[in-house]
Amino acid sequence: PRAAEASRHGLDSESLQRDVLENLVSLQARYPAIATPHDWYMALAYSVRDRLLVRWVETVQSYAARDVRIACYLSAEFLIGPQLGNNLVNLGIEADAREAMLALGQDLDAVMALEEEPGLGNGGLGRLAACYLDSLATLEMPAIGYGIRYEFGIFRQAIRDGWQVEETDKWLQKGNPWEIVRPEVAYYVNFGGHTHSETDAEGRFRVRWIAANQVKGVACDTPVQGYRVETCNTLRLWRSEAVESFDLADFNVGDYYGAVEQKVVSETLSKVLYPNDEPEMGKRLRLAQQYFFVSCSLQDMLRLLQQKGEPIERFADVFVAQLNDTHPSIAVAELMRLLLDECGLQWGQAWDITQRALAYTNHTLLPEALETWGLPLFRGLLPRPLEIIYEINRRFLDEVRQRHPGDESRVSRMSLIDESGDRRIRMAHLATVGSHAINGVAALHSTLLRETVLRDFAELWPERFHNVTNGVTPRRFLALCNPGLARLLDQTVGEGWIADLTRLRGLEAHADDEAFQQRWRAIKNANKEALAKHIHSATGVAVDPRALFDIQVKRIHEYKRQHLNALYIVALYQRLRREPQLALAPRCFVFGGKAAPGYAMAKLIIRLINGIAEVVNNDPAMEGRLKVVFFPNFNVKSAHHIYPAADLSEQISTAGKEASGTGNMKFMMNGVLTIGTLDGANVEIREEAGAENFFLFGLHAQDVERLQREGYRPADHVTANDELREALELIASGHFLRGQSDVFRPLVENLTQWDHFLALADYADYVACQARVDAAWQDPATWTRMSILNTARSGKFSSDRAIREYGDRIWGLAPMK
Ligand code: 26V
Repeated sequence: PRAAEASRHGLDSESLQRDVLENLVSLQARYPAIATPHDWYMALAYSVRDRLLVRWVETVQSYAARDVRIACYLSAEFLIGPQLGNNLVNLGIEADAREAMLALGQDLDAVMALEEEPGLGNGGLGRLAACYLDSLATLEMPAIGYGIRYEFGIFRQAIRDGWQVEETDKWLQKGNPWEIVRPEVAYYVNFGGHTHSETDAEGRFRVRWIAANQVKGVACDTPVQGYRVETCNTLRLWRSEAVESFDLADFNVGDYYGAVEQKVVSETLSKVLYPNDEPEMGKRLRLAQQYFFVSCSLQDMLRLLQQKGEPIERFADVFVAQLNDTHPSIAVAELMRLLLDECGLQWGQAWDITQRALAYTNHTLLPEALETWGLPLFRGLLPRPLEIIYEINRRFLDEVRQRHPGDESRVSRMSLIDESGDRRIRMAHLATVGSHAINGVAALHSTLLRETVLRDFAELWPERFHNVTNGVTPRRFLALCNPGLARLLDQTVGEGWIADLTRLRGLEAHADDEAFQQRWRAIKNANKEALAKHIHSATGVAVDPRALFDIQVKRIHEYKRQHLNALYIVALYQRLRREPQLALAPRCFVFGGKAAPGYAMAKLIIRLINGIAEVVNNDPAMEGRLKVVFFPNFNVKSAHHIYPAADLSEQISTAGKEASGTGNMKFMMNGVLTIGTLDGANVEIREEAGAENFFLFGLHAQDVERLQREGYRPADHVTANDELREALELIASGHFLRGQSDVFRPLVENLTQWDHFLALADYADYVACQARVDAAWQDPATWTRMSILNTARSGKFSSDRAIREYGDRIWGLAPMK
């Protein structure tokens, strides 16, 4: 039996091969001759999972036994992406697995391509949470990710007739081999009803919440393997279920259909991910989801504390919970409720524990994106947490009044309740007041956070405010997705770069080496050829890998200004038509990204890009000069092909609006040059790369603020710039919509009348900057040198650095490595 066990966990290709064959029979009920490609995928995935599980149980045991602080990352989203390839890389067995599958007549890449990705996030925020889990495990820091196991993740984007069409994401249809369901790890969550005060046996005042409804949360775990270490952490996602006793009671009174309906309602809770890039619209189910996963997670932490044999007083010594934006900010009230009502602590002690245990990360300054909940909705769903929020607010505002006597306008600015108009709870204020640390996600963003949205709070508690610039994992976004480059990096600076990205600095010495430059370009070209194939199969458009690949992939949003890019393409198109002799380098513009289903302007921008693509790509005069592609359904899987194949990364948001951006970092690591504004982490990317290796344009955040305060007139820019005016006219004329002139009107009118994100104000400078890009590209030695230096200087943007900073400054938690 020992030998069999050794083989089951063996990392060599022979034992992998044996297990894949065995799993094919025992789990898929198939033999090689009739196995489908998907059967092979499942058999390999289960074999890899076995090898994770040994490390996983060891890790969990060690956290239970040892005196360690555990970081709990609370997030409504974890965009973890496909798991197989990443687990192979982190276990260090990709080559063995390739060999094993080859021996079985299977191609590993083809098998990996079959995996459906769990799209349990909208974009940057959810992907950041996934990168952080990878780094926590790699640095061997005790950590648990807590979130929601959505049955339907982010919708799948199809393009029909140029328009975005949403299709449901059925990622679980063929089963999920990475998940381990734990029916015995389950908690009950209350909703609705009312509260009742009473004096208990010891004469203490207690509040009871008599709920109208209860839902059960069941733990669904996914192992998170660190890179070449023994640590395997846990991502614990909650799935909602009906409470047995509830339907039973109804059944007993004969209401069978009522009981089933109750079950359906309960199970709806974790059904679907909300597209968060859409203004909140009093979505009751969304608030219920947030409370559901936060309550389950905090109850789980209390149970783990008990298992460790620690008293409740030690909660904040054993746990620190990071709130990923305000989505889990109800944790402030829920932890207080559990400590007061369930554990019987006094207010002062409960509040001390809560503040020490919680920390809050802000991810946006956009006023329309700041979460608030109307009081009636909140009271109906969460009557007891609301009472606690009132009490927190009463005590907090007393403190403010004491500090600033007579300053009632400050009191109303800082209140947890917005009293202007219909009364609403400000979730960012709740998260701030309940946390010992508050941070922004890039230097500029943290500064603006202190100066604007949370100004009064930063004045009150300056020591609580931090910056932790975002980072991304080099395992997935370099080692896994760009194997060609990874091999060259191994040979040049040694394999250590994967766990210590600052070692890429060693590339600088080779930046001017002609032979090295040639190898560098060969790798990029191979990646571009591969992307060209994907583009062709996804869109039918043939692109030339020798063209400059100019790429903008991210959610579609006016503040991200895909329309600025589009305006430039239209102008370029007109220029090339007028002057066929223009000595501009051939370019291929690639866009990708989803629009929130209710965001009409974003959907119109997608239609515009597709309209431009149709006209440009079918114009023989543009052959070999200009191509435009909208790559459908941009997600983690397609990102793997896109970042390594890009030449130019578009990071062109209005300064002050993009909190950080993380795609910008993924491009940089892969040797892609940035054209960008001084926004979010672009500022730091430019600092690291060197100003001479970054294409900068546009207004600064202060200019934007001033212009908007003093009255911005977009029409002036139209008058002043013939090329811009003609581009807008061509769009308005319907030229890019088969002559229909009404469809793009709202877009053009919005731009010329309001232009909330100053696209026209930045237009001329953007065009000038693109000319500098063209010139640099025409000199391959210059371009390649810049590309090498960007990769060499991307070390700061590893999520390992970011997680170390959270550990040092916020969690009091050091890597165990
Ligand atoms: C944005 C918007 C835009 C206006 C309409 C309503 C709405 C609702 C939500 C959001 C997103 C807010 C949170 C978020 O996802 N922030 C992103 O977090 C990333 C990770 O820190 C960061 O890189 C992105 O810059 C930031 O937008």
